[in-house]
Amino acid sequence: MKTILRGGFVVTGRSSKRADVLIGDGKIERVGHVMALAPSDAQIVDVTDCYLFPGFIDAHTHFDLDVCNTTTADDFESGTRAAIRGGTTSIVDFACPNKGETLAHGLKLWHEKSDGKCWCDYGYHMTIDDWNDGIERELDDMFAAGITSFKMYLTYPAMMLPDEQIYRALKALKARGGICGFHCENAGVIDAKIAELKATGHGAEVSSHPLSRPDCLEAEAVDRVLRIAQVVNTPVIIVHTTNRESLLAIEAARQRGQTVYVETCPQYLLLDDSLYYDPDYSRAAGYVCAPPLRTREDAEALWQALRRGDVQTISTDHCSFTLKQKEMGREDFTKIPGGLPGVETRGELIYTAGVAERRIGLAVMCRVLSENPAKLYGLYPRKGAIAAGSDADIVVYDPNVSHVLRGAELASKAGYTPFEGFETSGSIRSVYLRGELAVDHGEVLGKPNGQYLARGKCAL
Ligand code: DUC
Ligand code: ZN
Repeated sequence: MKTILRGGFVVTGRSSKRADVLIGDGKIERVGHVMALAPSDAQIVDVTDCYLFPGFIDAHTHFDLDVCNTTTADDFESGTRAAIRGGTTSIVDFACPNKGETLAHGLKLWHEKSDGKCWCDYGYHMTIDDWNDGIERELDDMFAAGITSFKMYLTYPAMMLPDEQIYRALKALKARGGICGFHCENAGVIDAKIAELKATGHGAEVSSHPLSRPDCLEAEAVDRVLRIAQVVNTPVIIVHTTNRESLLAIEAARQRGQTVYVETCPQYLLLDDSLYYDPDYSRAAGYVCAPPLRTREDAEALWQALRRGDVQTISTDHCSFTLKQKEMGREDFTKIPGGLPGVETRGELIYTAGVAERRIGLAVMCRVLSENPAKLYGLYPRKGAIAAGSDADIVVYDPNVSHVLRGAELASKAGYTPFEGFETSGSIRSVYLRGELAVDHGEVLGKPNGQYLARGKCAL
């Protein structure tokens, strides 16, 4: 049976206009005045005065990941359930083989973790945490499997690569038309700062976490990667960008003529590092992530960059741990498992703090949550657009029904949200995944029906 969403405002990366949407066979058949053409058996859904966004894409999640001798609270089942409740109809998670393992092993493991369990569509980036001839040869198999984007780390001893290997890997990816995201922090100085903080009696303070990972050293790593990319002459992505200094390094690279794609996350736009000074350990530890939260001024610089179009995507870096898991670091801040839940709340947070508070418009929201990630990660126009021929992944956003975010009411197994008590402007009324009603007023319907996304190459 066909469905018509009637009376809403269809949002695109350029504008929003009142239009009906005709859905059939999982695809969008037509956008515009479709009532005259409506088949008599079409189901008509009244979405008057709601915004219709292309299903959100979260291109930065970590589900079922082992970190710090524990495993994330959310696996692919609960993580994608949370995702779809929050309007995210596609996620791209990071497959992560250990050093010494093959990429094929990492890919097989991620399929085992996710196949048959996902409530939304899903794909993987491949983490490159080792570099040798064998891994280089495997890259062709990755592209054949629909993995066209990769990630490298400049920090975390278990995953980081030296500059020489980053250079070689970037050249090999460029030759194949691949793109790479970088986690930018300076590993050496972080280690030295940690040793200093512990030696001076600050090892059990959560506030030592941001002090050990300064913004300027994130910017240093951003600049280093961009200089390597300059020599290779290839575009790169800076993931989870947190601060003004990093934006300046990115701007300088763009002035040199480089193409740099920038991702940030809601926590860096809405929260700040004063939260680490909460005398309640549990509350403070709940905000520990890397890179850490920064200052209000940094958040403002990110909003301005979003407005200028200098930030292309907002993903979440969803990497959830319960507050019980965060207890692991009560005596030693370096043992707090790093990461925040966020996959479920991104759309409402960005609508509220961005659109409703007039920091950005609907079109920018559509670009950074849907259209740009689809283009950047080779999913467009199947995903990221409400247009004839695209998958009927649609978020129906009601700007007039607000609510208060409560961790206990969310689907994520984290059991808390860093945005506890946040009052939203509007809310997600329903979500369609390939034409099927997947979420209705917060209730997730049906069964896990997510499909693996073999992705094409970057087209942004
Ligand atoms: N940062 C986190 O906080 N968690 C997981 C990975 C990362 O880069
Ligand atoms: Zn991450």
